[in-house]
Amino acid sequence: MAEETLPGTADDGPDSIVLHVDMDCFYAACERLREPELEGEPVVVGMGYEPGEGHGAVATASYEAREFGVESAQPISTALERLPRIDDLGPDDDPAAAGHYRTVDLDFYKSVAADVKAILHDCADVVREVSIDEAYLDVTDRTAWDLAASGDRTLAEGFARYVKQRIAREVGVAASIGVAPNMSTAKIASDFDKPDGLVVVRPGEVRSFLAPIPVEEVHGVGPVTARKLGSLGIETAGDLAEADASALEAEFGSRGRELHERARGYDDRTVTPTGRPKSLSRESAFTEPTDDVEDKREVVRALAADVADRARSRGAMYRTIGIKVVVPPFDINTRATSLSGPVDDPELVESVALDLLDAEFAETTVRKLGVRVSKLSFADADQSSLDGWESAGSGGADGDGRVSDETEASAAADGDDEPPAGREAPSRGGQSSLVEFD
Ligand code: TTP
Ligand code: MG
Repeated sequence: MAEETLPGTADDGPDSIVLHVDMDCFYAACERLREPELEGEPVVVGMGYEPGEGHGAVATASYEAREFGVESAQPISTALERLPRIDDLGPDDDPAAAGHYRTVDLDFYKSVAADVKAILHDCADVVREVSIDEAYLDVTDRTAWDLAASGDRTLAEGFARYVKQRIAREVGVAASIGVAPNMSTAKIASDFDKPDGLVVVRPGEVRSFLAPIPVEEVHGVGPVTARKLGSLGIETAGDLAEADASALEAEFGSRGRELHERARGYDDRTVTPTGRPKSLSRESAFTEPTDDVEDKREVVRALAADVADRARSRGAMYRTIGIKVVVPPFDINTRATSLSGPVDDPELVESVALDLLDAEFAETTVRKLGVRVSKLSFADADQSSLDGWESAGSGGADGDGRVSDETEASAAADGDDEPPAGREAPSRGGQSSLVEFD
């Protein structure tokens, strides 16, 4: 099948095995840990439900409470209308139509999350923690897509089941896991059969698995894009995969082409560990290879600004500034300049990157350009300030006390919603591949 020749799978050697782990109704599951009598009951975790409060939102609802129409981010007043608080019932009210409300206790949820994450790190060498209850694991080296001796299940499925069971037994909360050859498919798979789900999408099945998925579940499609796609008659990932890539590009710019690729099951992001990166980089492909020196310089300038900006927002200083130049078809050249000491200097990133480009590649026809800063050092010794709340400004946390450890780089790559302005391809005709280069 054509799918098997897509880059990101066959081209990069053996298919990766990516697990996406997402805990079920996580805050409610935590509340049940310390109050086992809430098991099987409608539980709402949020703020502002106490008499006289009335302001606040639902952080999460147990699946039993979701049956009543209660959901995350809903105003608490709406939740209370749909599911009255059990403590407020009068003698004649039906307790079966009422719920248990609990106040967000983030410290407790973080401690439970830490126990879950410890298991995940034990099960995989590369773990990318995305939020308090969500992580990607690259387990390519720990298991295989081969079938287990006993039947038609893959070894990867058995491995994922083992991860799920360890979390359930050792921590006492339920996870849903998606297993797939790439990150975006694994994420969709983990959500596919919640709660307590285990969905395995084998390398040859990615496209057929994605086909019926509503388009808004494709990475990078937010409500606005979904509406626009809908008006073009594109409702599912399958419709998107079959749409004309250049028409999508005309409508959505460089992102259109990328969404098309994602819908076809192509996602060449690798699972990179959370924490302090060794380097920060960004690259961008041209729609058509170009030798136009100003086009190339413009892209490098935009990439340099983006990378320097990210370094600054993460409190990183760098001692090396480099570029990557991809000459058609796939000839990859990297050049770098080392500085005498660590700096945080966006102008220097731009000028060094441009010098490296001009010195050797002024005439060259290029397909893709990248800029990287490396040999990073962090002024702030407190890791948590880098990976925790600081990302709130880039969409990592919302007002309901939700924690996200997502870094800015991967927040853009994950694109759960419309990318903020300026996150896109840096130049006319440039296609931002949203990947980091090594
Ligand atoms: P999610 O994984 O989105 O939700 P969930 O774990 O509650 O439910 P699901 O089974 O569908 O995965 O978010 C994890 C936690 O983050 C959630 O338990 C509460 C918190 N959160 C908020 O505080 N506000 C929000 O709007 C959302 C979506 C989540
Ligand atoms: Mg969850």
